[in-house]
This record gives sequence, structure tokens and C-alpha cells, in this order.
Amino acid sequence: MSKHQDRDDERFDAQGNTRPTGSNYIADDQSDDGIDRRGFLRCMAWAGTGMVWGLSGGIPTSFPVSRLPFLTDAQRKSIFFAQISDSHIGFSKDANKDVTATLQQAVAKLNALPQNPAFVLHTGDITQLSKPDEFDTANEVLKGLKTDRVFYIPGEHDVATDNGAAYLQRYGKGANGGGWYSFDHSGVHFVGLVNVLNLKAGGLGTLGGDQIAWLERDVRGLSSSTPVVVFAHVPLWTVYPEWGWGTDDSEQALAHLKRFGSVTVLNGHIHQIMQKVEGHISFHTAMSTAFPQPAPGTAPSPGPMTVEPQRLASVLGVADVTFVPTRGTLAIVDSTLSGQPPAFDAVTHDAMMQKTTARKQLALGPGQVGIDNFNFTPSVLTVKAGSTVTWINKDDVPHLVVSVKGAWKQSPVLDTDQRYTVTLTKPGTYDYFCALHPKMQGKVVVQ
Ligand code: CU1
Repeated sequence: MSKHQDRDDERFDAQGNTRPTGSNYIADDQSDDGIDRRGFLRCMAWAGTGMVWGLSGGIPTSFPVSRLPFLTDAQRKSIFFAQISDSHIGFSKDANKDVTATLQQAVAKLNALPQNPAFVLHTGDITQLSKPDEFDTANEVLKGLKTDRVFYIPGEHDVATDNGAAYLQRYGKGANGGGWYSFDHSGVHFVGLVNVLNLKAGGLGTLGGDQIAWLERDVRGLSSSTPVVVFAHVPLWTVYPEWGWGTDDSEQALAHLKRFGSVTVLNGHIHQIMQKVEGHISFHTAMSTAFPQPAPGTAPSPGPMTVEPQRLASVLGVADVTFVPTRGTLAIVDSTLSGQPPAFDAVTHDAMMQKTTARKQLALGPGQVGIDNFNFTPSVLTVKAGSTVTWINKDDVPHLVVSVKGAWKQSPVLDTDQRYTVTLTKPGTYDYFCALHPKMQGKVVVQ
């Protein structure tokens, strides 16, 4: 077991999250597997290797991904599943004009592993707009994976139009409620959770009482020594609530997992690598295969971040998770499409400056609300009874306009430049929000 010296303070934010590329390093390696961890992660950014995380009783251990070709047979066989996330098929804006091609590269990356993963987890946002042809394209590409099975859970982009009906029809066979389920593999218990349905105005991701009660029942009969892997789209810890990067009731769900000796939580949604360890629970978010997003709080809003074309492949990627049965440990390897170390630090500053200066000036007429940088502008619009209100999406991500009290029919998914108009006849104050990004809220006052 290694002693993990990961409190390199400048690399951690106030909430204890590591920064995207991480520079945690192993100072004192006491393991006996012949892999020298000393100082590895410290210099990894320069060495062109990937990142490997192991967990033993909640204590991370690691070895360089460059060692993968030299591992023993037993070590190779320990590579047993992989994670793909946020493929956003259908997205075609500046940040990545061909997300199908980068998903194909991710598939090729996994197919080139020394051992095929037993299965692959897709942690959501398979599509950009939940369109049937987007799901079809994703399936077509993922069919190329050399693996036995792909397991899915939805992201908010996959369920936006119909609260998950089409998603469930495709992927929900054998699942419970809104699509959650569990299965066992190699002595590890896997739980897929859904935290993107029925989002409330002002809130974060939500699991809901039914699902949490199901989780409690699901793990009740397991011995505490069973390694557990939980996967869900939105992070199950609070990464950055201002951007909706967290799950309102994750604590209640995790309470049912506290007794287990090893719990690994895999998420997507934020399109960058973050990790946090809390007791025996280790949280990890994967890169997207489509586009990067800014580090928390470094840009006016989340959303696609355009980086220099030659750097894109170093901020997109997959995660491979290995299991060492003799030790009961899990190790997570983040590998970028370029094969270079994740380059979030290198790209974030420039991209953030660009995102700040690219803020669009909206020319709005009377009765119009602009949607820009994850904001409704003006946030309070006053109109006379009987007039129309039109929302115009000027953002590079889709949004939805939903009345809190159901005063109007929910808008369709509004992609860039699309509009939605309602007529309001009764005086009063109408609260609304975006059902994809519930932190986005506004009001219409009808006089
Ligand atoms: Cu939104």
C-alpha cells in the first residue's frame, strides 16, 4: 500500500477537488508489486505518461500508464472495464466540428488496450439533443468497441425533450424507474444511477426518493468488503454548485454506501478530470470525447470551450479502470485521445479569455428575453397583459424554458438562435427556469 501525499495545496481548490491535470505524487511507495511510484505523478506532466489511480481502502495508489505494455499477464487481465462520457453526438459548433470522429478515436483508443475491457460504461450525454439519428450514430460507433457490452446511464441532454421516454425505450430494458440498475462483475458490485430527471428550479442534479430507497434495498444484502462502483452523469459530490455541478440529494444516497470498504464513484458532465476522496469513497470525473469545459469559476459560464485545434485531442479522452483482485483495489487511468497528458491547465487560460471576450451583445426588442452564457437577460421582464414573450437562445448550448407553475407549455429544446414565444394574458409574476440547467432562472411580470 502506498502513502499518498496529495495535499499539494496549490493544486486543490477550496472544496478539496484536484485541479484537472492533477499533480499529486507518490512520495513514499511501500507496495511490493515492483512498480516504482516515487515521484511519478509529480513529473507525469513532462513525461508524456497517463495517470493511474489505485484505491486500497480509500487510499490512492498509482503506477504509470506507460507501464501498461510491460505488465505481467495477471496485471493485464486486471484491466476490466472502461468509461466513455459526454460524446454529445449532434454537436457541431466551434469547440468540435466532428464529435463523431472523436468518439471513433476514443473507441480506437480502447480497442488498442493490451486487454479488451470486459465492458464499457457510458456515463451520459450520449447525444446533444436526444434526436433519434443522434442515438443511432452513437450506437453505430460504439458497436465498434471490442468489448462484451456497453452500459449506459443518461445525461440531461439525452432526456431533455421527453423526460427520458426515448432514452428508456432504447437503453432501459431491465432497468428500474427512470433507468437505474445494478449488476455484478468479478466480485465488484456496479450501480448505475440517474440524476438528470425531474430537475427543480434553482437545484442541481437529483436522484429522488424512489431511487435512493431502491439503492438502499439494492446494497442491503452485500458484505461491506464488496468493492462498489457507482456511476452517474452529474457528479455525486459538490464540484461547483454555481454551475450546477453537483447532486442535491447525493449525501442521502452515499449514506447507504458509507459502510463499504471501497466505493468508487464515476461521473461525467463536467468534461474534465476531477477527483476527490472522502473516507472510503473516491470520486472521479472523466473527460468528454466531444469538447472540454472550463475549470470551475474560470469563465462566465460552463459550456463548450474552444481550444487551439492541435490541443483538442489532449483535453478529450477516456478512462480505463483496472481491478487487481488479489488486492481488492481499483485503479483509474485517464488517457487522452492524443496520448499526451491531459492539457487542461495549458488550454484553460486562453480559452477562458476567449470565452469572456466573446460574450455576445444581444439586441433585444420589447417582450424579448435573450439566453446567453447560461443567463436569461433581462432576468425580470415586465410586459402588459395580453402581450407575447419571446426567448431567443444566443448560447452555443441548448436550453429549455419551463414555467415553475406550469403557466405555459414547456418549450422544445432551443438550440442556438431558436426562439420560443408565449402569450400571457393574466396579470401576475411568472417564475421560470431552464430544465436542462435548473440554476438558470428568470421572471416575467405581467401588468
Ligand atoms: Cu439551460
